[in-house]
Formats: sequence, structure tokens, C-alpha cells
Amino acid sequence: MFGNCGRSSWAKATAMGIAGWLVLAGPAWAHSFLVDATPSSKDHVATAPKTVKLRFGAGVEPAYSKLTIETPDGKVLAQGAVGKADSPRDLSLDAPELAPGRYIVRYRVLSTDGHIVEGNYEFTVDGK
Ligand SMILES: [Cu+2]
Repeated sequence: MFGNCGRSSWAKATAMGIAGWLVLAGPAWAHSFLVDATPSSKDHVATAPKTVKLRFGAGVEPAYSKLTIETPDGKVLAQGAVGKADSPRDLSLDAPELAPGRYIVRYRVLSTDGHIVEGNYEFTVDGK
């Protein structure tokens, strides 16, 4: 679906070259899998986070990516994806006031190699 987005073949060749290098270097990332998050999966935090931060194994395109913070019953509390020009592997999303409870972070991102990567994880805000 994003195959005709106008990305140059040079960029594709570069992305494939990087992917090939990563395979040779060890970790077999086919594309931009989630490698780190704050709060992270299964985390229990005492203070509700102001921002959810995700880091991927390779570059992602903020304009074609979406993060959401949801309640366990599927109510979307926040959505969007803010990138940082100087760190193309990072995306963030500002969180609303989060009461103690469980929350789901869902992500659907466009990797710079043209693949879409999606998944979700859960964290918990503990009551005082
Ligand atoms: Cu890929």
C-alpha cells in the first residue's frame, strides 16, 4: 500500500543495504522492530508517564506511523506519533493524565525500508 509513495530507488537500495548489514552484524532485524520503550512492557510505574517513548531497531517515518494509548477495554486516550529529526529510530506520544490502572500502547509504524511493523504492549500505573 505504501509501495508507490515516491521513495527513490536509491533510498530503497540504501535501506536494503542497511538491512543486509544488520543481518551480517548479528541481530536479524528484518525491519524496524520495537527494541526499547518507556514505560516498557509489563512495567509498573509509581508516577504516570507524561510521555510514552518508543525506540525501533531501524528508522521509522513519523508521518506514516501511529501510536495510541488505550485502556484495556479499547478506549483510545491519545494517538499520534512525534518523531525527532536527529534520532529517526525514536517516536513519542504525549500522555493525558493517567489514573492508576493498566494501559495498552499500540503502534503501527512505517519502517524506512518500506515495511509496516505493528504490535502492542501493556504497562501499569500503580496507585499510591
Ligand atoms: Cu522491513
